[in-house]
Amino acid sequence: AAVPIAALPTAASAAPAAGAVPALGSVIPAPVEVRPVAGADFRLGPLTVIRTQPGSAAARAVGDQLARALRPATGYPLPVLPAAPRVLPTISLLLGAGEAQLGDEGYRLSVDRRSITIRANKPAGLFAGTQTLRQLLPQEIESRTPVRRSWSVAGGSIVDHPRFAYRGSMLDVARHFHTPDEIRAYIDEISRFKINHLHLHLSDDQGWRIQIDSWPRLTTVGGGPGTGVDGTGPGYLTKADYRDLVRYAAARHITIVPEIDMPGHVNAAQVAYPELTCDGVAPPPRTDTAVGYSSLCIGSETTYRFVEDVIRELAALTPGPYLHIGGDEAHATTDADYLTFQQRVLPLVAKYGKTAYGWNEITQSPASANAVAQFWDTATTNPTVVAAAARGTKVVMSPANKAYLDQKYDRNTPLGLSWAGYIEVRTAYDWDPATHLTGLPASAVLGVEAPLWSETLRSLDDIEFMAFPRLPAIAELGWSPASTHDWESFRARLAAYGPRWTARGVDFYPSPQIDWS
Ligand code: TNX
Repeated sequence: AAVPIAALPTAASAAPAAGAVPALGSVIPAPVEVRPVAGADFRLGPLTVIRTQPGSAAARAVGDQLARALRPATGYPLPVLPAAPRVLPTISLLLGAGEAQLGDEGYRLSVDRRSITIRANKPAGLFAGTQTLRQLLPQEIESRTPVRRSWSVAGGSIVDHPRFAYRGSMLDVARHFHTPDEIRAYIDEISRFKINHLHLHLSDDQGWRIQIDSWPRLTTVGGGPGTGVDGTGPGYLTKADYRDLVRYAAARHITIVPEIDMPGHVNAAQVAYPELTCDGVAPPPRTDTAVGYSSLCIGSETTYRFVEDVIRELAALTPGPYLHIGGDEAHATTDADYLTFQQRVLPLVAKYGKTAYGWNEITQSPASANAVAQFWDTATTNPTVVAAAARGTKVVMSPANKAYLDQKYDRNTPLGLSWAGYIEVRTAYDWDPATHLTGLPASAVLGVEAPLWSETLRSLDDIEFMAFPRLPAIAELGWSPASTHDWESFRARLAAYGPRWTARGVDFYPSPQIDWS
């Protein structure tokens, strides 16, 4: 449960930084351009109003969210209005910035003594700007009960826009199911760092977690009691749950990317439907963590009826452009069968209006030219991926030894795996998505994603412990220009961020690499 910062025993004696007004630019991810102006601090007070672009329901929604975020700690009413009397201190959220460099997600934030103005071309940019503003307020702003103090924001201006279009995190709800409430809590946390995609790994050998009407046993059996690693992760999302999550994420300018993993990682589906095996015999349910042993039956038409039904129903649930079809670790599928499968299945995704997305093995198929490949290898060379990029495939970078949130921080980490190595915060931070893979042109890199596999994770606390503080490192690689990349700067900003997680009850890993304030 969250503890108001004021009630924490360490708060009074904490480092001098505690309670201070953050410097303009003390933000994760680092903004593109920061220009402080001395003597121009804005003071949020009981009369402050939030004014949003007249006529824009989306801008209004961002303003309402900002007000809801700032009311509990300040105790101020913070009304959200289409216009504001000039005499009142005002936070304005305005569309029509007319600056091409800001793109769809960028913003300009200006702070002076009388007002804070966030301008953007699109509501997504206003949302991003408000996430910056929240970090510029003193850390006590995270308290869920009123705190008596002054609420100042450092004066000056910020111009900010993302380096990469795709900035994602993946949550594995197959190995252990995580409830809609837990997924929403995770969305709340990642949206703070301007993550704009949440990839849900919805099926695997140990469980199937999304309702498919035409194959109901997928969830009644595949998501039923005893599923998940050690049999301790039952549950599934109904279509209503899923639509709610899509809406919840969209309100935070996050697009959900659904994944059904195939042709491998399908044991749970085959337990529910033995006709998906070549011999028609149901395999035993699996609750161990082995990979690479199951495969759909590539020569069977039943397989493609199943795959098309699933893709059709999933596409209908998905307003976003991407549909992830897995494709990793298909060690029980022959190479020839793998190509046959992808040749049929990659075009099926396009048939239902979506861009196919898959783990980097899909680049073995020429049909991947219009697809997005998620690079998860630990090597920094991969000729197959580079050749696919030359044919048009875009790449999301998730190198397992850098971006995998399920890998242990060090040998003492109680959760997680370590097959890709230990990943301390600095390891997660110190690499460049544009140059990491030898021979891959930067123009082929769509962005970055930090996957969180859940073999060892059961609770929201477990998720938080592995994701934070590495997720912000990956978020910064995805958003901030390479010119801002600086470990000392990042670790200082992270140190200052820690009390915000503490106040929200987020169970982050207190890495010894960071001088937590
Ligand atoms: C490999 S990386 C997998 C997953 C496991 C993960 C554990 C990838 C595409 N597949 O099936 O959960 O390692 O770290």
